[in-house]
Amino acid sequence: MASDEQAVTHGGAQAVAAARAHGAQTIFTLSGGHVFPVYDGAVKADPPMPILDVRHEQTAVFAAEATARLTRTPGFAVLTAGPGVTNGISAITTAHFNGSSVVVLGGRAPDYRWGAGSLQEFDHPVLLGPITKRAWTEHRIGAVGQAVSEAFRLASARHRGPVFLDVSLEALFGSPPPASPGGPASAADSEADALRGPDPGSIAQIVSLIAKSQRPVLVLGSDVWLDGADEAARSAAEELQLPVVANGQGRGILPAGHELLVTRARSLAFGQADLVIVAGTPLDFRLGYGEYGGAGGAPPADVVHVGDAPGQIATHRALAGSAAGDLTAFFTALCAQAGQAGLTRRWTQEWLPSLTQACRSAASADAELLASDACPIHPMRIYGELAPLLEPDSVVIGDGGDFVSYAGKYIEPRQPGGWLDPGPYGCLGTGLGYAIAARIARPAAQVVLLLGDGAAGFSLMDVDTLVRHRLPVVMICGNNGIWGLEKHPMQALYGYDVAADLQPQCRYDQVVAALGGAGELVTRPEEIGPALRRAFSADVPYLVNVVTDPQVAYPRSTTGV
Ligand SMILES: Cc1ncc(C[n+]2csc(CCOP(=O)(O)OP(=O)(O)O)c2C)c(N)n1
Ligand SMILES: [Mg+2]
Repeated sequence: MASDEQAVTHGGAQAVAAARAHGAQTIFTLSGGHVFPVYDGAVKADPPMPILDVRHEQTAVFAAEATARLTRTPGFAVLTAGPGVTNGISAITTAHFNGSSVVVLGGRAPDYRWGAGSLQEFDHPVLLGPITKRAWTEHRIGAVGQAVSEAFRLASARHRGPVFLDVSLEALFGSPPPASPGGPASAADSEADALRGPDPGSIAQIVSLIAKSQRPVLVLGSDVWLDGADEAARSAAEELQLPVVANGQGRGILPAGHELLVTRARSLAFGQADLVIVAGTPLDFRLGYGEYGGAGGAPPADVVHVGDAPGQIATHRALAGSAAGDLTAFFTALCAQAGQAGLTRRWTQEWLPSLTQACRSAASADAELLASDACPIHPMRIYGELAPLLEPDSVVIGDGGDFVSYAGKYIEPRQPGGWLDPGPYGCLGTGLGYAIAARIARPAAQVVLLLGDGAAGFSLMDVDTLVRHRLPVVMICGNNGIWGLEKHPMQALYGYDVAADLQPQCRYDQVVAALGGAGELVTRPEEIGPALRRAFSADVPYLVNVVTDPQVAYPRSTTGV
């Protein structure tokens, strides 16, 4: 801001200053008069804070959420009053399930007329309370900076999650009298939280369980990455020689090909383990609700649950051990205490090699379908073509049903922080928001968005946002012409299906081209590789629309219900 201009002090300027103090770098938004002061504050800040305007509020919040998940600093979305806020709700719920630190600032109808029915007058916090760490309204002129600062502090404190704050029109547009306080609180007050480590006694108990185990497994989930414990977790796994199954954003902590990574043998590992230590993820449907062991007459496994906060520890099943707190401190202390205990690591003799061998067998069993010449195209062939083109720092995003389940199985990240799926809430439509955020967070990396044709319909209009903001990403649409993950199960249950068909061979690539990007239709397997290479060298958003075989259903053992 030029020095001869009067500094803006309205609520919007206070909000931007507070967000910046907590590490926010971009405002994700869609315009609405109730939040104009935030834009004014961003434009007039020194330096200005970039405003990334999208075509649907869910994209704004998904982008903020992905920012948090990729950069491990909080994401910031600004939504206008009423429908702006309610359009963001599925994305806020996704952030809640993923433990993503996101601050959503909402506009709000004026207080002076509240109850008289002014435009978009709606009491948002009532709706948002259950899906946020806190949802409240700031009514006071001059207090917006402190309120936004508190929202960021809460969102970034363990266990992380979304925080919602709406600000009445008067408070957002109003400036405090010159002498009054009202600047943002410092970001340092979240430091105390960062120091909280788990109780040493609980770690001693876990070490004793490991000491008597013959067949242990360590599961690394998203919070290990989000809590910045990826290196400590890797060191602990290597030090103790524990076989590792990776889940969500825990993928990549042990890079593809690591000798301890046994994700491909997870059925065997979970079925025959005598001890499963699950760190940084809930014991939900993705992890068999925490029921392990028992295969082939083996006794049920002992289960240990480790979370970044006490509220994360499972209560739906008996646990042999648990620990809660700073996950880096947990893994560091686990190593130290295990070292003192002098573990024998008996499992390295037979258990670990048997899992490694099972992974190798699974990989060679896949080789045929990854190179399939079938026409219509088998979806696995797409991954057979894509995997060798991916660079170590690529960000791969999945938004879809069966098409993305294949990706989860066959695309193994080489670094942590390179994989984004919607997480346990399973919300379709994350794709474009996540891709926008990934392109901004990792300007030099490949960003690949895998879209089911059904999923594409939720957010494809936001290719316009990619084009306007010059954010090239590669999109690959697995176009089977159906809601595959629903059609096949409905067939299996009822012997028929309804409401499960889409247009065959719909030209989503032409939609992208019409919006200013580019793309092409691929119907033959040998065309996939060259099309992907063209996509990676394009300097605009590019969609490779691959027509796949609707008869192929992902071989899943559970629907998650
Ligand atoms: C917002 C939302 N609506 C509906 C669903 C239910 N659902 C889960 S997977 C799926 C099908 C996805 O189809 P597509 O993206 O084409 O992928 P495919 O399974 O065909 O590969 C649907 C409708 C959901 N998860 N999220
Ligand atoms: Mg489909």
